[in-house]
Amino acid sequence: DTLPTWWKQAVFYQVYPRSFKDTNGDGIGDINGIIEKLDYLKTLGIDAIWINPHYDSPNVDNGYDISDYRNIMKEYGTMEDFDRLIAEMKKRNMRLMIDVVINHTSDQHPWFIQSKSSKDSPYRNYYFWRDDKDGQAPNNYPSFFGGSAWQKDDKTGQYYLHYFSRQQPDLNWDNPKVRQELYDMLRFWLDKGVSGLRFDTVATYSKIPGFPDLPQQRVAHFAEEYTKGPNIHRYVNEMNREVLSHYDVATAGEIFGVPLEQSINFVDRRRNELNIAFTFDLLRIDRYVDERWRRKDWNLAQFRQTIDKVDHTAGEYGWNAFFLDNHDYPRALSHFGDDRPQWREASAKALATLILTQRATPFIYQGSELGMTNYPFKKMDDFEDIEVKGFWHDYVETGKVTADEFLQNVRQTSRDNNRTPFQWDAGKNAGFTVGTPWFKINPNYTAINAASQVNDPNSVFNYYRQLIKTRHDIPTLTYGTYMDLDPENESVYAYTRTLGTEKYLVIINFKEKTIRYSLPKNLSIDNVIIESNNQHTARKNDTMIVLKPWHAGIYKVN
Ligand code: TEU
Ligand code: CA
Repeated sequence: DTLPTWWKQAVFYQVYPRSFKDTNGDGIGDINGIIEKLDYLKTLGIDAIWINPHYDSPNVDNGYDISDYRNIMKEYGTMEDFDRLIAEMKKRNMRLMIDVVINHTSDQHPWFIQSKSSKDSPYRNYYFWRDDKDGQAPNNYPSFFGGSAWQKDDKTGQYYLHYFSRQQPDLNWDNPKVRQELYDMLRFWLDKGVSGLRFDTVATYSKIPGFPDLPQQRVAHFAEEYTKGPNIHRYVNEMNREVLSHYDVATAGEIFGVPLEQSINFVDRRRNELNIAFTFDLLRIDRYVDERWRRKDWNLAQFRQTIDKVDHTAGEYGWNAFFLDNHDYPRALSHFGDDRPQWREASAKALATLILTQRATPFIYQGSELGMTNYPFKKMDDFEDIEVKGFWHDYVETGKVTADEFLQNVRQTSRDNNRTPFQWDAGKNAGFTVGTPWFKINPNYTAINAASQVNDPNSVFNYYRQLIKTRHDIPTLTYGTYMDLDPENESVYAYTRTLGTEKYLVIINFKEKTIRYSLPKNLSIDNVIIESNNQHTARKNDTMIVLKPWHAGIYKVN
């Protein structure tokens, strides 16, 4: 889609507030911490920030269980702090995207407390309550975090539905009152000056009428099944008509579970639903559909072919986000690069080049700009996340897999890898807090931290800064068509971005060896735009480039 909009041109940065910067010594990141670091992000060149849920929450799932949609999480600060965040961002010409978690609430939300109090409560049908089936759950739905998706409540003897943890009951979107309450809530935040909304698990709002059992062979594919509610597009379209279309707001959907070809339906601009699609085929390239904690091997051919497919689905009228990790995935560098000390910086720069040269809005997860890595988890006690604990319960405690096999996998796949505190400097607690950090700090913070990189022209940080500037300067890198030059190549990932008569070539060496790479016929170097190792060895009219291990570069070509 070449229709120009600010959110296609913006470079987004994801802040996980809990782990970004603590300013009051309680060991938990806060809104004032984000404000304190706005200038750091401005220096980097960031246009917009997506923050994970900032609402009041008992934090069973780190804020994805909201107990009050109109208040700030106590640990993060006050509404005044939030208003100041928006004001300070405005001053710097930056925009704020908030997380919208409306598939479910916390079980501590007043609606749910009311709802479970009696079958006659006016809030009863704000959620899904069903009778048991022969003393068992109403159907065979599993939950994302382990066990059944139904929880029995003793007060009335009925079960309620929860796709995620039992402390996250699913809202009943079929009830128009629920939808109106949620729309009002969105207006509340938009009226404050929020300019972006990221819709959590948006594809699961509509449920399948009657809740029939999943056929046995589809139980493992429950994530996809949960996106088959008949009214999903009717609801998102209605939300657009009633709320979103009245604001200058960028809307992104976490489109999880939907087959790639159908994801476009959420962001095809002719349909008036959302703007930006987050899809997960790339990040899950080395995962199984069931046993989601287990990793399998991946190769560059699969990787680039997946990117190609994702690019294609956006088509002429849709738009994607491009990201290599977020708070639900391990560190991009450990996942797709090489986090061993000798290749860490080079591969971090290679991945940066990829993120900032796709035909999609780039989302940089906090710490990527420093080359932060996975945490060296050893034992189950090291983990915090409800998801990994649920998996442990379902797979290890039941004896299906050994603790060793499980740990070997989750230390690479766990969401906790990306949730350790930000590494600001080499001092105590990495400069994240003067108190006791809520979660372990990666011991490599003495080598990997912001303070040592901001003033080093060759740092990962400064390479990101230059790349972001390059993306801003060259609209072809945002809007140009994408073409992979050699989809089967297992070493060198090369592609062009073309708009009108302008053509740019991006080359990334995914191997830790030097490769002499010949440009495809008809292409020759016009000039070097940026190279990750600052060598600028390529000259005008060259048709061959010597690529050092993990070398990456952008070239104008003829
Ligand atoms: O994730 C939704 C989701 O579909 C999960 O399966 C997620 O992809 C999985 O945890 C990956 O391992 C969203 C949020 O991003 C996540 O942090 C929340 O836990 C979840 O919704 C519930 O709100
Ligand atoms: Ca704090």
